[in-house]
Amino acid sequence: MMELKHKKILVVGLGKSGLASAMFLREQGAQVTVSDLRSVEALANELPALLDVGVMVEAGGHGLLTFRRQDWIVVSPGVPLDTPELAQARGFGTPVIGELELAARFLRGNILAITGSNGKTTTTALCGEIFRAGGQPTQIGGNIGLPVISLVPQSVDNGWSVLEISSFQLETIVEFHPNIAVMLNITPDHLDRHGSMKNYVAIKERIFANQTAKDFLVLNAENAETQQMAARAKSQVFWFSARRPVRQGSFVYQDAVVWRATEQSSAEPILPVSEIPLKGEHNVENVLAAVCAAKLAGISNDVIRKAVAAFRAVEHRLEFVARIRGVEYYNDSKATNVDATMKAIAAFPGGIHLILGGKDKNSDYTLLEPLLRERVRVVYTIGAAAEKIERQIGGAVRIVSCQTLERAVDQAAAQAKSGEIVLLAPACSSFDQFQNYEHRGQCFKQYVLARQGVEAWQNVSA
Ligand code: UMA
Repeated sequence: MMELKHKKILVVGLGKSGLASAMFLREQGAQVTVSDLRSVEALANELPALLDVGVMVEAGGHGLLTFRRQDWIVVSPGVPLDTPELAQARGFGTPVIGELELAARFLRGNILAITGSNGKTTTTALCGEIFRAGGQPTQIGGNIGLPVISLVPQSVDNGWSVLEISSFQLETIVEFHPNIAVMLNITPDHLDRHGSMKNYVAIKERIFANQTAKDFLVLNAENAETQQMAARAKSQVFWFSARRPVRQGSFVYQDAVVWRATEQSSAEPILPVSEIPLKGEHNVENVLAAVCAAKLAGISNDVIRKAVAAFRAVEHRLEFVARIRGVEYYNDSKATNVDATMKAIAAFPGGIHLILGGKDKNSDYTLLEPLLRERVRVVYTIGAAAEKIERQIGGAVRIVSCQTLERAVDQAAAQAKSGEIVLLAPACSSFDQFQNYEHRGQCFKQYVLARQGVEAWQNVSA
């Protein structure tokens, strides 16, 4: 455990992670400074609580001097690591860690850590439900929205922390060591920050870098990148597959999710695929990964079956919003990369009106073309990436430039016919026009529900 009392610690970034880290460090007796690019006015909600407990705050930018003579620097996940200030600190030999690493040094009990390019939040939430149903003290946190450091006070030796882990968080780990690590899939994402696919994969692999032969690693048997990882793991590898039997792990066999504990054992049925209450093959994979993790933690088949069947889609992941004049509206605001958008499109047979765009992450939208031709009637573009998207997919599908989400909802509502789908699955992050993907999803739902009101009124007056 780190000794924090009287240590000088700088927290960089004052979002959810930075705020929780600063408060924790202060409670442990550290001398804490927080530095953020945002202005004092923009930080008005966060500042009073910090100043009241004696945390110093630098707002409106990062000063080189602030980064000098610190015992530790704790960075928030969204802060890039290649800034001059952090380079200077490293030059002085100051250790730079992330909020996850800080938390890992104080967290008690077992850790189930889930990463991958897509499906992390659903799988984390589902694992949390299954583990709770299994009677184990369970907390959920990480990239899903609750900083891991907030879980520390309630963590217990015989409990589980079920954590959604992003590549941004893995970049700054040192000792973080999950008992069970799940690697759902790897497809291009965050290339604007990580530079290359090779680097992105290497960062994702850090989730199992500190594991030993006592730990477990759950890998997707159908994903080109995750297939390669077993050779580099020191932990016991289990697999999941929605397509074929695996040596040990979970798979679909005769329309049921089954579990095989070892190569020698026979497969045990867990639940029929028809009982999975989520749309799309990608969600079958998420359930398989969760079943694998739950079995490795010793949870019974019956508990797993009931918890999966009772699970409901997480907000902003293929979330059903409304049915208006026979048109169904789905919010998949969390589809922040091309692969997630492909999975969202594939969950519907056709007749899709798709809203695409936002902040580009150096993505290749041409990968969408086959599915757009097959299933999408019209694409409505929004945000900063609109022009690039239109250039790349223009030949495949009809496009309506809308700029804003509100206009896109109006245009899609005007063009969609009964039996068709309006889908927000934008393949981009949200930061050009929204605070985050949750804000974008909430705005989408608000615009859709406002239309419901308008159309109900039109029906009455017609
Ligand atoms: N900031 C600086 N300097 C910089 C960059 C940012 O001061 O150079 C400041 C910003 O002004 C802002 C703060 O840092 O005040 C934001 O910090 P942050 O971006 O780390 O955001 P948090 O609110 O701390 O949320 C983070 C995760 N955000 C990111 O990884 C970008 C949240 O994941 C996570 O839920 C939360 O911690 C709790 O663990 C969100 C996310 O978008 C959902 N994740 C990415 C994804 O899923 O694709 C990885």
